[in-house]
Amino acid sequence: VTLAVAALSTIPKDIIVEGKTYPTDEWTNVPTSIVEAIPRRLHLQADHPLSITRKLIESRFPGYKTHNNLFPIVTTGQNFDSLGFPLDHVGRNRSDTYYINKSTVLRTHTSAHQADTFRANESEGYLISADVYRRDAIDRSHYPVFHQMEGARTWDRQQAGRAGKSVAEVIWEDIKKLPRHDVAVEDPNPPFHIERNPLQSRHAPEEAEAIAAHLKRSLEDMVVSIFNAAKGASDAATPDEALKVRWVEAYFPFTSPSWELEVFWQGDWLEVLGCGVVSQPILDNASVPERVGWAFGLGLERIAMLLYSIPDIRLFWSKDTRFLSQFSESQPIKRFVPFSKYPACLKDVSFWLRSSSSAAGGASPIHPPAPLQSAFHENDVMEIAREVCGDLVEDVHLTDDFTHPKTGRKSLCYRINYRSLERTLTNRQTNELHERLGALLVDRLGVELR
Ligand code: FA5
Ligand code: MG
Repeated sequence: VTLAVAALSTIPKDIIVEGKTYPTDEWTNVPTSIVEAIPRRLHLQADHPLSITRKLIESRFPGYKTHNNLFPIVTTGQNFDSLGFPLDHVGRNRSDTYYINKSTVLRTHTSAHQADTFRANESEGYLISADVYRRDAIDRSHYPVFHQMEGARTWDRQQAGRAGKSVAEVIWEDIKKLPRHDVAVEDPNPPFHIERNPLQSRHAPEEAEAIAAHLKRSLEDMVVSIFNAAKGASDAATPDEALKVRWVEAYFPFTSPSWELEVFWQGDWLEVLGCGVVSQPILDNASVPERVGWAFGLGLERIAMLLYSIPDIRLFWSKDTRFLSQFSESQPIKRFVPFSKYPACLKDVSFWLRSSSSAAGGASPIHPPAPLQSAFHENDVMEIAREVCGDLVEDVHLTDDFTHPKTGRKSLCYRINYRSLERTLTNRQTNELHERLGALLVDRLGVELR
C-alpha cells in the first residue's frame, strides 16, 4: 500500500506532453492516468465508434470546416475567460477541472477553442471534435475523459446589408435550404424569455429568432437523420419505439438564449447537447463584431451509446477485440452485442471527514493538506477510486450521510461497484483494491475509516 501511494502521489517538477513541457505548481492536480489518455484520440481512430459517430454528424453539416486535432492543453483564458465565465464559477475549481498549473488546464470543453476559431474567421460554419477532461462522478455514463463536438454558424450583418437584406432575412433563406424531417419535436419554449433566457441587448428579436430557428432545425436534422440511418440498417440498433426528442431551456455564460436537446432513451430523458445564440462580446473580442450566430456542444459518447446501444462508457477505452471488431466505417450500423457481463462486487467504505478538532490527516508532503470537513469534495473520492481501480470500478455513489448530533462531525458512506468489462475479478483482487482505496482516502483526505 505504502509503495503504491508514494508512486501515485509524486507530482513531478514538469509535465511533458507530446514534446511540450509545462512547469507544475500548487495548482497541479492532473494524475498520470489522465496524462496517459491524451495520445489515444479515440475520435480519430479508424473504425472506432466515436470516430464513426463523428463522421456521421459531420456529414450532416456540409461546408462546415472541421478541426479534429486541436491540442488539449489550453490556458484558463481560453477555457474560461474568453467565454465570459465569472471568476467564481464552479467550473474553475480544482475539484472540477484538471490543472497542469495555475494558468494551464486540460480543456473541459471544446468551447475553449471558440474565440480562436471565430478570430481565424475561415468559414461561416465550423465543427471541432476533441477529447475533453473533467473531474466528475463515476458511473456508466460518466468518465473523466470524454469527447465533444462543437459546432458554430455565423452570418455577417454588413454582408447582408450590402445585398440589401437584413441578416434575419438571409438566415430565413438559409433555413429553407435545410433538410426537412417528420419527427414531432417537443418545444414549449418561447424564442427568449426576459428572466430565464434573455435576448441579448445587441440583438433584435427577429435576429435572435432566426438564429434560433436555424440552430434548432440543424440540430434536429442531425439527431433525426443519424437515428434513421441506424434504423434503416439491417439489425437495427435503435429500439422499435419512435424517436422522442425535446428542447429545454438552459444556461451557459457564452450563449443567450440557450437550450439543451434531450432524447428519450431507456425510459429517461438523456441530454445530448447544449447550445444557444453566441454572446456578442465573444465575437467582438474575436474581431468579428459584425457577425451573429449560434453554437452548440455535444457529447460524442452520448450519441454513440444511443446509436449502438453501448451500455457502459468505459467500453470506448477498451482495446479488447471483442469490442473493437464490432464497428466498421464501411458497414451499416449494428447494435453492439455485449460480451458476457462479469459479476459485480459491491463494497462500502464509511469514514469520518476531517473536522477541525480531529487530528490532522497524514497528508503527504507533495499533496496539499487534507481538506477540512467544510472543503470536502466528492470528486476527490471519485478520483482516488480511479487512481486505485482504473477501469475496474463501474460506479461509486453516496449511500449514507450522517452528522453526529453532539460533535457535528460528518460521516459518509460510499458504495463501490467493482466490475471488470473483460474478466471476472477474484475476491482477493477486489479486497485488495478496496483496502488500497481506504488507505489512499486516509492518506489524501485525512479521513478516519469507520
Ligand atoms: C458544455 O460543455 C458547453 N461547452 C456546450 C455548449 C457549446 C453550449 C456551445 C453552448 C454553446 P455541457 O457541460 O452540458 O456543456 O456538456 C455538453 C455535452 O457534453 C452534454 O450535453 C453531454 O452530452 C456531454 N457531457 C457532459 N459531461 C459529460 C461526461 N462526464 N461524460 C460524457 N459526456 C458528457
Ligand atoms: Mg449540460
